[in-house]
Order: sequence, then structure tokens, then C-alpha cells
Amino acid sequence: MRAQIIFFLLIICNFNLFVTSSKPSNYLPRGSSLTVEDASSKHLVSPDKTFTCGFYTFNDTTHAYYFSIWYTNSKEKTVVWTANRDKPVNGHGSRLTLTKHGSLVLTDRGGSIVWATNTSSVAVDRVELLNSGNLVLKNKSGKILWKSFDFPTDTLLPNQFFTENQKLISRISPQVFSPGYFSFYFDIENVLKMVYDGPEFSSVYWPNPDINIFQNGRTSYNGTTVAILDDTGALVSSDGLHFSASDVGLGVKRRLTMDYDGNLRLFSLNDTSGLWTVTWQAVIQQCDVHGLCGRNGICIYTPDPKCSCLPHHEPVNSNDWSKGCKPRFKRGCNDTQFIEIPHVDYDGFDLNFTRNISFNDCRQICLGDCHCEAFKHAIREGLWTCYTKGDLFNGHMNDESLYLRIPKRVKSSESNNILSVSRLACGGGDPKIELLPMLYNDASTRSFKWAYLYSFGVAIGAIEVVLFVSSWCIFFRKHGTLGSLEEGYRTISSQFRSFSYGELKRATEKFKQVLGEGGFGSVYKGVLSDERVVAVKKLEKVVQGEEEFWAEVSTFGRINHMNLARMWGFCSEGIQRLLVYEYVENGSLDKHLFSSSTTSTLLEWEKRYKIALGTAKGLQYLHHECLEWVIHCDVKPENILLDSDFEPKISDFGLAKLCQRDSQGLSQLSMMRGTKGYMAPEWTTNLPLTSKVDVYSYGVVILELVRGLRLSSWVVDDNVKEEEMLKLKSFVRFAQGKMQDGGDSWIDDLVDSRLEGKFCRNQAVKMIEIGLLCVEDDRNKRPTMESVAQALAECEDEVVTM
Ligand SMILES: *[C@@H]1O[C@H](CO)[C@@H](O)[C@H](O)[C@H]1NC(C)=O
Ligand SMILES: *[C@@H]1O[C@H](CO)[C@@H](O)[C@H](O)[C@H]1NC(C)=O
Ligand SMILES: *[C@@H]1O[C@H](CO)[C@@H](O)[C@H](O)[C@H]1NC(C)=O
Ligand SMILES: *[C@@H]1O[C@H](CO)[C@@H](O)[C@H](O)[C@H]1NC(C)=O
Ligand SMILES: *[C@@H]1O[C@H](CO)[C@@H](O)[C@H](O)[C@H]1NC(C)=O
Ligand SMILES: *[C@@H]1O[C@H](CO)[C@@H](O)[C@H](O)[C@H]1NC(C)=O
Ligand SMILES: *[C@@H]1O[C@H](CO)[C@@H](O)[C@H](O)[C@H]1NC(C)=O
Ligand SMILES: *[C@@H]1O[C@H](CO)[C@@H](O)[C@H](O)[C@H]1NC(C)=O
Ligand SMILES: CC(=O)N[C@H]1CO[C@H](CO)[C@@H](O)[C@@H]1O
Repeated sequence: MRAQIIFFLLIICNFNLFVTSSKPSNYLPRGSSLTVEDASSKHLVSPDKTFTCGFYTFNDTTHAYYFSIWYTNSKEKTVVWTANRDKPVNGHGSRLTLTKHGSLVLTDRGGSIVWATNTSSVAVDRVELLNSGNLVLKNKSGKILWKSFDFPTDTLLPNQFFTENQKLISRISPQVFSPGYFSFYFDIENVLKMVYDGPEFSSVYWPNPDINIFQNGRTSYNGTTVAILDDTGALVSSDGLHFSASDVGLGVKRRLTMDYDGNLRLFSLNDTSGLWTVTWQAVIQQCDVHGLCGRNGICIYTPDPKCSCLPHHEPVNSNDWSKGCKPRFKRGCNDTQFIEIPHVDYDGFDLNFTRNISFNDCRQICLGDCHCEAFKHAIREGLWTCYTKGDLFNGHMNDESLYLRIPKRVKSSESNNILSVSRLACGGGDPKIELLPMLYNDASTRSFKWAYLYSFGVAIGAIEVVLFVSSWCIFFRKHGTLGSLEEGYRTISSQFRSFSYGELKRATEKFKQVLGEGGFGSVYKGVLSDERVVAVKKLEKVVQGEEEFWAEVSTFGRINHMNLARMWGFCSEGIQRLLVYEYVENGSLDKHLFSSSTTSTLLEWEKRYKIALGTAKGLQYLHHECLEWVIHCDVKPENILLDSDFEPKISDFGLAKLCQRDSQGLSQLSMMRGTKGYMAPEWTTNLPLTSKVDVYSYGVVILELVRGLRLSSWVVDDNVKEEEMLKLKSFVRFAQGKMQDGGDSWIDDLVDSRLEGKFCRNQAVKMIEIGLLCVEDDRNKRPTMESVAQALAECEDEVVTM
């Protein structure tokens, strides 16, 4: 009897020793528990201390506890697994016990079982937290009988197998672990997808639902569904998905989390600061996640993604946007009108779509169908296509318009909240202050790099706003009221896509026909399988990882203006980075303007003027007054392409960003970018680079158009003996002298003599005046591209008189 008591006491002592020991343990033996009262002091800690597991709470005062595993060193105890995510337990009396029967059981105050492993075997000896973050039940000889890795919540850890029947499900909000509406899993096609499954509808939003699995670079043929994130930060999946963290390499703590906002992100932990950095994310533009704003809602970048309602609608519950918006009018089928809602699009839920159809016919189809709530009429693959919408889910901004059906009695002029957001961002206040810091790394330095990694999604969001806002400004100035957007500003984003290297190799017949060599690499002619003729640019010197490249390039893919060379897609495979552009028939301007060969035809005056005006419009679009967001940095005749009608198309815009993310300073920058003779003086000084560097280069080009000669070369000036100087400077002096001398014929001495007087005098004067202003050394004296385009447009219609 006595021996028994001593034995019993010994056990208690032992147990106490274990629990009160200050040295954290990584296991709990059979028959013992962790109690919620010990939450702040007693945990299981993995041998290398990376992970801790125990009772977790967001807020002590709420008494809601979760049995969780978290990263020990993360500042906010980042939870990677939770046993009872939808059933928190009480802050008193709750405990986790490894029962005598070998089951790990979580009980609430009062003893009710909230969660259990359902293992029941006397063989179970202990529960142990491994270095991998895996909580396991083992038998005496170390055989694993149960593991938390088999029951992921919203996070996948390195070396954790992710297979069929498993799902990562988002939290409903950052502070609530309950399962939300977004999930990530292998679907029945054996492909990893992200799905919104909300109260009203469900839809797949990743990979891109507009194109098929194979176009997305995936395959459904591999029945062994498994994905795994390795120690270097690379994920490999049986469906062909593979990606890497931007900081790929060993020794970094990571997690892949299905975030509460529906985006799947890979994070890296900074062990010193305890903060996480996003090193990859699945959906580049947050508003492409489905279900964010519910029925009749619109996701808007402000620049953080926010929800708004369609005109004449109001939120059902502004604290829960998944409920969407409800109309302020009574729906009916008769007596309806359509109001245009510019820049808004809704994904999916089309009643029908019809190709090659006029706007009015499209409207009639919608009118004739009582289920049609709105329609969209847009160009797809070169044909006007009509989409009638039965439900308005997944609203977001783009450059197209939606026509919403409302009853006639509702006044269509009523102001609405989408418009006010855009007005606020553009006209009122000072949008530069609000938006620039999101776009630029540091507005006060000369750097024009994106602040990328850390605010990845936000930066992209801001770009969206800019795109939206700038086209809005153009629109307002031109029409002063709502109407239909000009065709030139339409995006055809769905046609922009990723190509495989093999595809482009075939298209260019192994890179046979070289169209030109540029600062970024060579350009080849090719024909795609759909018979589109393309120019394929093989980039050298790209320092970016695949995801970054993808992100930046896809923003160019959304730029569509008749005076900017259209980008159809890109290829990013291994070290290969290629861009696919529309093929522009007549080559670059320099070949036409400076060619000395007698066989080529002289570039006539009308064409020159058209080129000057079109180029100005293209640049104006790139850096609109509203926000300078793309500086070309290398405007020159070689980068101005001419189509069959001699309409100019600027190429290579935005590439400055792709190729020199790692450049440290201006000196390096100027060596790599810009072309001597077309470069503004501030390239060599300490002034920040603004869009005015493009204005300068444009000035050189427009003067060259008039003169018909390269002004960007260096000559020995006649007046200043022996001193070599830019031909431009000497021309500027010459022209200024002529202008001062006055008289009627001064302009004749400045215009290309090969034209033999066949030019329009007013236009030539205007071009010279603009050119001289643009090449001012003081950039503040240079005009904006907007005023240049405006000034040129004023005398567009004049004709050449002899
Ligand atoms: C915790 O919850 C209480 C009551 O709900 C609240 O007043 C307090 O601000 C919360 N504390 C934190 C840090 O969230
Ligand atoms: C244990 O079984 C119950 C009832 O069948 C089930 O609801 C629960 O999800 C199971 N627990 C685990 C961890 O599988
Ligand atoms: C643990 O499990 C393995 C496999 O089931 C078994 O071979 C081994 O004998 C078990 N060890 C003990 C001590 O039960
Ligand atoms: C299927 O995927 C697995 C895991 O990625 C891979 O090892 C295997 O080779 C794939 N099988 C086929 C037929 O591609
Ligand atoms: C980690 O954080 C510390 C302190 O904030 C910082 O000095 C360090 O540069 C960071 N390390 C990395 C790799 O970002
Ligand atoms: C709508 O018009 C049709 C025929 O024009 C009529 O039969 C129907 O009753 C009307 N419905 C309503 C709600 O007015
Ligand atoms: C869709 O439109 C086509 C004509 O473009 C028509 O033949 C077809 O019946 C329509 N389908 C539905 C479901 O309305
Ligand atoms: C589009 O419709 C017009 C007139 O209905 C027709 O002439 C033209 O051939 C059609 N184009 C295509 C590509 O179907
Ligand atoms: C000068 C020149 O090359 N003109 C060509 C421009 O493109 C059209 C259409 O491809 C040709 O017909 C012209 O010869």
C-alpha cells in the first residue's frame, strides 16, 4: 500500500516536473494534458525552436482559445495550424489531453469534446512537435500514427505533402480562424485551383478561368495529385504548377497561406524582426479574386482594394461585402433603359454571348430577355461580341463599359459612388501625394522603380488606379460627359497571354528572321498558330524572377493605345524572357527618315506630321498629366514603328523597368538607358528623372522629322571652330537665328530640302516651335506631352499647298 502511494506521488512529481520545468519540451506523454490556464507559460516547442504549439488567443479578454501551432519567432505568433478553427474553447477549464486510450482530445470547460484525433490505440506513446511544424502521435519506437500535416487548415509548410482530399481554406477574417469562402485544392481534374464558394454563388478564379488548363501551363493527365513546397521555397505540383519564392534558397522559414482575402501567398520570415515578406502570390491583381464584393459590387483599387456598389445600388451590409449590393429600385422587365457604366466589368455568369454583332442588336437581345440585367459589347479576337449578364458577380474595373438595365423612371443622371471615387483620385485634391508613394520606391530620389516586393499587391493595385484614372481624364477632357470610350483605349486583356518557348521557337522558325537589334535584345519576325504575325523580342539582361516579370509584363499587356505597339503576350521559361508584340509592317521611323538609298521613297510631309502627332499622343498616354506612371526613357526614331498607314506605334515602353531593377544609381542607369543625342541633360546631372526626359527626346525626334537629318550625331560646329558639338545644338542656334531674322521664308531653310517645298508651312512652323521648346535644357520650360499633342492637333487638317 505504502509502496503504491509512493509510486503515485512519484508519478505526480514527475508530471509536475515535466509541466513546471522551465525548459520547454517538445512532447507530451500519454496520460498527460496541457491546460488553457497555462497558455502563457506552457507549450510544446519543436527541438530547434522554430515552432511552438499550445493554446492561442487573439485577445485575452475574449476568452476564446484555439489549440494551434505557430512560428515561435514571428512577431504576432503566426498560426499555421489549428485543431479547433471553428470552435474556440473557453479560457478556463479547457484542456488538451493525450488520453490513456491513445487519442489526442481537446475538451472545453465542462469536459465536452471539441476536437479529437480519433486515434485509439494503446500503442500511442506520446504527442510530439517536430522541427517541420508537424504535430505527431508516435508509438514507443517512434513510428508516426497520426500527424497534423494530414489535416491542413489554411497553411502549407515546407515539406508538407499536399494531396487530393486536402484543402487549404481561408480564414473568414484576419482575427477569426473560422473557415472562410476561399479554398485551394486539387479539383476533380487533378488541377490545383482556387475557388470562391460563398453564400450566393461559387466560381473558380485561379488559374485564369478565361483560358483552358493547358493554356494556363497545367495538365490534368497526372493522376498522382501531389504538391510540395521544398526547403528552397520552390513549389512543385503534379499538375505542372511550379513557382519559386523571390528569395529562393535554403535556410529561410516560409509558409504558403490561403489568405482571408482569397489570395494564395508564399511568405518568408525575417528571423530578426519577426515580420513576414510576401515572396510570391497567385493572383497578381487582388480584384481578380472572385466573390470579394458580392452581387452588384465592384472591386476598386483606392489603391487598396475596396468594394463599391453599382449606381442606384446600396450595400446589403457594409460590414460584410460578400452579401453584395441591392438595387434601390424595383426590378422589372418592361419600360427599361440602359445606362452606361464605364470602366466596369463582371466576370462570368453570362446568359449568352454572340459574336460579330452590333451594339443595337446586343441591346435588343438583352431587352428581349427578362433575366438580362446588363450587357457588354466589346471586341474579342477582332469581332464585336455581345455578352448578356444574368448575375453581376465579380465586378472589377477595366477599360470597357457595362450597360446596366434600370427602369425608365429612375433618373439615370443620379451621381454614384464609383464616379466619385475616380473624380476624387483625379481632379480633386492632390492625387500625386496620395498615389505616388505607392507607385514609386521613393519619390524624393531619382529612382523610378516600383516599390515592389513588400507591397506587391498594393503596387499593382495602384497601377490599376492609374490606368483607370488616366483614361478617365482623357475621357473627361474630350467629351466632358459620359459616352463610349474611344476604341484606342480599349483593353483586350483576355487576349494577352503566356507563350511557351517552344511555341515562339516554332513561330519564328527557330528565330530565323531578325527584324532588328535593340538595347534589350534582338527582335524576330514570327507567325503564331492563329496566323497573327508578330514581332518576338528576346530580352537579354533581365534580372527579374519569373513572377515579378509576369507581374510587370502583364501590366503592359493591359495598355492599349493605337500609338503604342501592342503587346500580345510573353514567355518566361527558365532563363528565357521573351515579349510578343504585334508586327508593325513598315518598320521603324529611322529607316524611312534617314535612309540615303535612292530606292526608298521619301517620307512625305503628311506622313511626317501624322507621325509627330501620333507619337505625341502615345507618349501623352504613357505619362498623362494625372500621374506620370510610365517614362519611356528611350524615345528615338528606332523605337517609333510605322504601320501600313504610317500611323506611328511606340515600342519598348516600360522596358526600362524590366531590365534594371538592380541598378543602383543614375550613372549606371544612364549607361544602360537612353541613347546619346536623344538624352536630356538631366541624365548626367543629379536631377530626378521625370517624364520631361521623354519630352526632350521627343523634341529631338520632331526636329529630325522636319529637318530629315540625324540631329543626334556630333559635328564640328562651323561657328565655334574646332569644338565638337551636338548637331542638335548647332541646328537650334541656326533655327533661332532664322526665326529672329523673321521674314516669310525662314522656315524654308529649315525644312528637309528633299521635300522640294512640298510641305505645309503652318505645320512646319508649329513643329519647329514645339521642337525647340522640348529641347530646352531647363526641363521646367519644356511643355508636357499633353500640350504638345493638343498644339499639333490644332493644325492637323491643314493641307500641303504649293
Ligand atoms: C480585446 O477585446 C476587448 C473586448 O472585446 C476590446 O475592447 C480590446 O480592444 C481588444 N484588445 C485588442 C488588443 O484587440
Ligand atoms: C474525428 O471524428 C469526428 C466524428 O467522426 C469528426 O467529426 C472529426 O473531424 C474527426 N477528427 C479528425 C481530426 O479527423
Ligand atoms: C511501432 O509501430 C511499428 C509499426 O506499426 C511497429 O513495427 C513497432 O513494433 C511499434 N513499436 C512499439 C514499441 O509498439
Ligand atoms: C506526376 O507527378 C509526380 C509528382 O510531381 C511526378 O513525379 C510524376 O513523374 C508525374 N507523372 C507523370 C506521368 O507526369
Ligand atoms: C530583417 O529585419 C531587420 C530588422 O528590421 C533588418 O535590419 C534586416 O535587414 C531584415 N533582413 C532581411 C533579410 O530583410
Ligand atoms: C410587360 O409587357 C408585357 C407585354 O408587353 C405584358 O404582358 C406584361 O404584363 C408586362 N409586365 C409588367 C410587369 O408590366
Ligand atoms: C444564344 O445565342 C444564340 C445566337 O447567338 C442562340 O442561337 C441561342 O439559342 C442562345 N442561347 C440561349 C441559351 O439563349
Ligand atoms: C460579320 O458580320 C458581317 C455582316 O453581318 C459580315 O459581312 C461579316 O462577314 C461577318 N464577319 C465574320 C468574321 O463573321
Ligand atoms: C515605304 C514602305 O515600306 N511602304 C510599305 C508600307 O506598308 C505597306 C503595307 O504593308 C506596303 O504596301 C508599303 O510598300
